[in-house]
Amino acid sequence: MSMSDSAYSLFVQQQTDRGIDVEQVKARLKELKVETPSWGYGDSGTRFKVFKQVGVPRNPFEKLDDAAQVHRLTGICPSVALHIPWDKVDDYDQLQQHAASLNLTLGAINPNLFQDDDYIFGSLCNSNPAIRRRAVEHMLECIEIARTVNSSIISLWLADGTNYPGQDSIRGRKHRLLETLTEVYQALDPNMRLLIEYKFFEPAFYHTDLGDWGMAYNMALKLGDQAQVLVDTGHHAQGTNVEQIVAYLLDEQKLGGFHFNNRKYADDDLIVGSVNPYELFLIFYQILDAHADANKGIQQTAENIAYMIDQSHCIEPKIPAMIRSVLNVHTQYAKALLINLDEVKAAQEKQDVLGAENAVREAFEFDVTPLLHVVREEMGVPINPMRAYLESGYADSIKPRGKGGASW
Ligand code: AOS
Ligand code: ZN
Ligand code: ZN
Ligand code: ZN
Repeated sequence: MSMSDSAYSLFVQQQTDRGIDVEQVKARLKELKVETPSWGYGDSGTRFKVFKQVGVPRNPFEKLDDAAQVHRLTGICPSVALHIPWDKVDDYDQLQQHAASLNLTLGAINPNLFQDDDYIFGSLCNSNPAIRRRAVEHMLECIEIARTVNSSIISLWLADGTNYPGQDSIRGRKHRLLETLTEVYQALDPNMRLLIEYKFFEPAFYHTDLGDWGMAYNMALKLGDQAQVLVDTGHHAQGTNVEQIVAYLLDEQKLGGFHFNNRKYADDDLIVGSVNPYELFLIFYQILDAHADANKGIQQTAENIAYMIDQSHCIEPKIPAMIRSVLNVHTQYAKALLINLDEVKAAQEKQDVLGAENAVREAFEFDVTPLLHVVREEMGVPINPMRAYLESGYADSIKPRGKGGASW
């Protein structure tokens, strides 16, 4: 019996004694799927500088090659989000075939409504009908691409807003947005979802047309069941209780997905769990609580959440940064699965504040390394995916790509 075997046996004993079904926890850990973003493999930076790294993918095909490494080593990243036009290709069938040959599928299609000169005063909210038309056409093109590559998610982040008071009518823009999004919504196939992201500022600095979850929620509610809210963990003002937003949207059956990343100040797009892993754990707590809800609709909403990573690796090597993020998500999910929800509920019923808080926090404090090792072993992936990547030689093998790969 090796050291890790005995650590695992101890872990199983400890958790079983707490009333946790470890086999069920393992099954949940194997089922988790986290989508990685094509743009996370490309060069990136801040508004001050985009740093060029050696070996960065030169096209969408090579981005998929890199994403395949992350999936091969972690086992939980089978799909890749695309961004149009950053990932524009002549033949999307060919791109999908390439993905399939790598054991991947193509995931959320992200339209780009912020990088054209035409969009200086906004896209879907622009007061100029010709620009709105152009923005709608782009969204329709993205739906068509989703159809071609068998993706069921259109993920909309809208950069629209104004920089100065009085610049445009806030209410007028709200009306235009509902009108343009209605046309987009009606073009969705029945199996498709429109996920609406929000952010309180940047690039607009006075008002943003979809500035918070309430605005995204209201829009999704007006559009219909196929529209839901996407929570990017970096898109809130300091101190915002993101877990509460998650719980609220789950309860309304309007939580569609996540863009995971971490932040210290604003939309920093740092590695998930690198700054505040406890927040991620508490988000999963709310999700697991909804999973266990008696209401089938809430349960299903929780089950259908699209977990995606949205990061911008400015100074760190991209592939290991992505692996680190995925591992951090898996770790916090594992910890949240150790929360004894019955114990929390019993404490809540007695209004035992410390007891309830303890039942949640206690789960966070366990070392889940032995558990994740066994899960990975059973999934047929390396026990330590990061080490396996560093030892694989892949980083060297992509050096001939040189500098000057894809960037936004
Ligand atoms: C922008 O701040 C949003 O987080 C977007 O989701 C994302 O960074 C980008 O638009 C890629 O689609
Ligand atoms: Zn400054
Ligand atoms: Zn995002
Ligand atoms: Zn963002």
